[in-house]
Amino acid sequence: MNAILASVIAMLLFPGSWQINPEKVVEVTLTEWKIDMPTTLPPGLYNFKITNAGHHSHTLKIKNKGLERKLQKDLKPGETSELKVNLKPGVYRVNCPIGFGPFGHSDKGMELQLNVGKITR
Ligand SMILES: [Cu+2]
Repeated sequence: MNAILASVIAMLLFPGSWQINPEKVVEVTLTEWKIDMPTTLPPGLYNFKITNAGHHSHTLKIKNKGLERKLQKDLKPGETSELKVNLKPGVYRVNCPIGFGPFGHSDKGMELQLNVGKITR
C-alpha cells in the first residue's frame, strides 16, 4: 500500500497519533479511601485517566505553588474522567477534596505526594 495513504488512514483511525508532543496517560483509581497512582513521574504533559472504583463520589485535585487543577465534576461510582496537566519538576499534593476535617476524604487517606523529577539523561 502507498505509504502516504497508510499514514492518512492511521491518522483517521487514531486521531492524536500524529501529534508532535503526545501526552502520557496515567491511570488513577479512586476508592475508599485511597488514590491509586504513581507517586513519582518525569516532567511532561499528562492525561490523568481517573476512575472512581469506589462506592462514594470522589474527585481529584493536583496542586503545588504554581498550579492547581481539579476535575470539573465529582465522579460518581463507576465514572471515569480525564484531567490534562502539564507537570513541571516539583512536589505536588494530590487529594480528593470532598468533605471537611475528620470527615474529609483527604484525612481518611485520599491524599498523596507526587514528586515530579527533573529529566535525567
Ligand atoms: Cu473522595
